[in-house]
Amino acid sequence: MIAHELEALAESGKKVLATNDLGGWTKPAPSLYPHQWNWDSCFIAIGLSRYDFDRACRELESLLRGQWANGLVPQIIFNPAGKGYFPGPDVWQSERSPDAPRGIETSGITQPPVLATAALAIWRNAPQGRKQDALNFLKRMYPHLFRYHQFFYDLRNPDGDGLIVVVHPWESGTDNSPRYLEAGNRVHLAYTPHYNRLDTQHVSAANRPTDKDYDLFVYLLELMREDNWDQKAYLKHAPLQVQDVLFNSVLCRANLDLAAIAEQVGEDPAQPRAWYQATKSAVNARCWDQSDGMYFDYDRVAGELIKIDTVSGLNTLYGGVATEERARRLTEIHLLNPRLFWPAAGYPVPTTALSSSWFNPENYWLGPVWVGINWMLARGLTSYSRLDLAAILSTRTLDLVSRGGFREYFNPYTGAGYGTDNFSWAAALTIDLVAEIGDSV
Ligand code: 2M8
Repeated sequence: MIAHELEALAESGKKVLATNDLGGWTKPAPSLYPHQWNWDSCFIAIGLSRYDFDRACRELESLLRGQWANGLVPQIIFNPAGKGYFPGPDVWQSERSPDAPRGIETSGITQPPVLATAALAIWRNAPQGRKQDALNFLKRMYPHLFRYHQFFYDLRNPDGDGLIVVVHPWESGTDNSPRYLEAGNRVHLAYTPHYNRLDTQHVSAANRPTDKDYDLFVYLLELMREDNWDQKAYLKHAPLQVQDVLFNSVLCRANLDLAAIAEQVGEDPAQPRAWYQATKSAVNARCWDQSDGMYFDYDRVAGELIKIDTVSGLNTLYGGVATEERARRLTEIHLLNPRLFWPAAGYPVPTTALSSSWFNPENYWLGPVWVGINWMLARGLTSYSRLDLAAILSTRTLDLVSRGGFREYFNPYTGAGYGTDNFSWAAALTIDLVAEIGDSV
């Protein structure tokens, strides 16, 4: 695409964000997702930081309205006016926990912690005249970010080695990824939950998780709710515990960014650095499979790796987790392989390897390409000095959006878009990718 086409694409992205803007925060999509989501708001803030410093700050400050006393930043902050989403606040009942914020309803789990990374991006992208305001913003954010990370190391670190555990597929952000369906298959549902899902009233059921998947999601929600969202009590018997490579990689990246923030605001970066080192070492020790040359999630309940080839293993590059040698194997043997992650005709990068028996090009996290995942991988490739591949991946991602629109996910063979349209993070990260291309010329 030439410069004026890229600019036009970024301008359309800004329109999407304006449409989904509800004042101090942005919903992920016009009707499918009417509340505030954790990592969506972080991606949105990264996009906003390229053209509206104040609004970007507000996006993250709004997210922190929902922070719990134990440090958890929730997956969802409910919008009292938001209709048409299941499960709503009446199902989550966050008020059962003494840690939940009062006067605001949230879910009881978190999401991949992109927050510190987004805060740092706002500071980096602040216009020259706003650098002092940006520093003040970081100072306000720092204690909250620190408490959020502390939450993981205190309450989600069951083996004490820094390998953080995810207890619900919705917490992973990659809900029906085969990693979670496989771990979910081992969960015995003591009963079949009763509920009415609403997502399929907005988008085609063929592109969404199955009813069986939803049974698992709702069952696990109800099980944790029984413990009144008490993290320690729940972990003692949680039937799904995944030491998720993508989640831990996102946390590693965020720890590095938290350390960079600490340096700016005059705090000691030693703790975030130590967290980064611990998690990185633990992922390398527990999740690497030498014969496959791939990182896999560890199912802590089954006591084994979930050996399914997904893009999550590749995003150890984003987290600065992979060693140089392992990064080379990931890139040469997996990423660039046309039978796995780089279709000969079509669009990189499918979220599940093309050759996997789980792969489905049209269904949610079972295979389609997601802008947020590509954005992370492009950043990871850059940090491992593969600027060539990062540039190609970014360009292909922008091509996809330019042809298919700001869709939630895309078919890796045809580029057809699925799920919601006017998807905020696709718009926000398009803006960021376009700005990055502008920065590099
Ligand atoms: C999707 O997940 C929500 C539950 O959190 C859902 O399907 O109802 C996921 O893609 C997740 O990563 C994303 O944050 C959320 C909102 O865009 O939608």
